Order: sequence, then C-alpha cells, then structure tokens
Amino acid sequence: MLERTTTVMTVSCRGRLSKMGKLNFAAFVSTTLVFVLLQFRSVRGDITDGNAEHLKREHSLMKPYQGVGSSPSSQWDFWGSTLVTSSYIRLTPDERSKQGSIWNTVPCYLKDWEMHVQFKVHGSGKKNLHGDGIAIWYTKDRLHPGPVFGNQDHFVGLAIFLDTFRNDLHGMDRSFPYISAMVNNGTVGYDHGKDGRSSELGGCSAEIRNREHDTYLAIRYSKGRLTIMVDVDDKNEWKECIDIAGVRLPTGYYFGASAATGDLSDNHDIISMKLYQLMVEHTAEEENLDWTKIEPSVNLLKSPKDNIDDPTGNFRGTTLTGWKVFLLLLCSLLGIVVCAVVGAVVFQKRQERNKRFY
Ligand SMILES: [Ca+2]
Repeated sequence: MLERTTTVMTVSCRGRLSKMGKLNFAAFVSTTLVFVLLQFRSVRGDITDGNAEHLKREHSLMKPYQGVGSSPSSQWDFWGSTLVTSSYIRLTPDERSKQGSIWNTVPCYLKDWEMHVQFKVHGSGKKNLHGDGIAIWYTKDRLHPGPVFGNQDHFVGLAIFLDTFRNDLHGMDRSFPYISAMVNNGTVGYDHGKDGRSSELGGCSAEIRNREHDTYLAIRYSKGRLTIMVDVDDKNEWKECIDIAGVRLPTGYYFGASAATGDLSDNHDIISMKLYQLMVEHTAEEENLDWTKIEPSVNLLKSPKDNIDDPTGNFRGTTLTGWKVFLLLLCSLLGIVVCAVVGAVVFQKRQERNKRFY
C-alpha cells in the first residue's frame, strides 16, 4: 500500500522536474533526493503483500484445515465450543456463555514475522447487544482456558484483542469494536471492566462486525517493533491501527486464537491465520542472543504514545547508526542545496524580467 503511493509520488515529481529546462541541476539533485528518501524509507519496510515464498505452513491455518485435530501429528488443536468446518473455524456460536480456542502445536522460532488473520464476527444481536470478541495470541502457554476472551489471565506474551463489547461506560471517548494490544510477563491482569485500557499499548476502533465482505488483521513483529494493521473496509489495503517500538518478545512461543461470549453473544469465526517469515538482517550481537530467554516487555519512554514514532525498536544503540545517520545528513544537505538552487534561479529570472521592463 505504502509502496504504491511512494511510486506515484516519484513519477509525478520526476515529470514536473524534467520540464524545467534550465533547472537541470535542481532536477538532478531533487531526483537523487527522492531516490535517497525512498531508499531510506525501504529500510523501515512495509507490511508484506503476502509473499507465498515465506509462508510458514507449520504455523498457518488454512482451508480446508487439514492437520487440525487431536492426533499427535496435528499442527493445530482446539478446545471448548470450537467447531471446525471445511470453510471456517467457529470459536463460539452466537449463544451465551461459550468459550473456544485454537492453538498452533508448533512453537515459532522466527525472529521476525507477520501474521495475517482473516476473521468474521457476526450475529443476530443489534447494536451494542453482542459480545465479547476475539483474541489473537503469541504466548508461552497454550490451551489454558480462562476469563480473558476464553484464555488464561496473567498470560506471558502478546495478545491482540478484538473487543466488540464496551464494558467501561466511562470510556466513551472511543467507539467499539475496539482493537488493542497487550504485552505481559505474567504479572499483569487483564481488566475486563475497563476493556483492558490500563494495560494496553495502543489501539483503534474498527467496524469489524456483521460486514458483508472479508475482514483481516495483520500483526507484524520485527526488530522490536509491533505493528497492527486492519483491512475491514473492502478496499484491499491495510490501515494502521498500532505501531509501537521497544517491544521485546522471545522466540519459541505459540500462536493461537480464542473467543468468548457472556450474556451477549456472536459467532466468532477464524477463516485463516497465515504466518509469513520476514527476511530481516540482524547484527552479530543480536544473533548471538538466546532469543528464547527474552522476557516479554515494552520499553516505554513516557507513555505508549511516545514510542509510536520511534523507529529504532528495541536495539536502540545499534539501529540508527552508520550509514542511516549518513543518509539522514545527506538528505538534509541535498534539501538545502535544492532550496538554494531553486531560489537562485528564480531570483535570476526576476532580475532578467525586471531588466526587460525598464
Ligand atoms: Ca469488552
């Protein structure tokens, strides 16, 4: 999505600049600047387009859901009210007091990954009379039923909540359904009464319920940066929901999904969960770490919001060094040169025109 936008920008910039005859030098400098900026941007990377090459089948759940079940060789098993059909996995039906979950049996040892979840939340309940939602997990433990959307509280790892029911009547500043993320080392409890607000890293409202079209969520974790995107408006593009740096998650945890209903209910369906490996280089120092020993945590600066524009991630000392700093300086320098050249040419033209008048 971002890639497409930046390409268009380059073309229009180039077209405009090439018409400016005498401004060849300025055009050259500007084109170089755009190129350098694009290069710099690509360092941060965009959400993947779902490149099948890097799809990890052992961590993915796809129709017709072969390998789902209780046999020793199965890669996914399930619990509770979960119903596996050939076209969807229903974690809960549209009935009261149901809980269900589905869990990958294979621990994930990828350092950088992106999970795309296709889901469907639908039911007969009218506005605000439905609940409670779905949670997507990357946790140390699996198949531990409990009160947090059908999974245990005081979990260890990452949770993304697709909360469809507003419990906190004081928190009217946000509309529901609300998507939020939480990282836990087992010490923090999820506060249902506040819809998890006290422990969330960030979130966004998204109309995910009773949609005619497909609805998707993407979770990317790479170099200490957690990015959540949603595609729920049938536009085939990702919209940013959460983007936060300084998140530490280990390898060797399990992916899962769970859902729960209470007095109010919904069908909570998972259509697919596709895990992609992200090809990211790490420094020797990072490679030598034992990633399975990392404790889930978040390096908050002041509040989660302050982390949002920090692109350096967890390994703060090593990422924004060397050639990246050089590129930043080069960009600034080129920017100044462009302004100076354009200014000089405009000044010269005015002088010439003034001469003609007098
Ligand atoms: Ca709630």
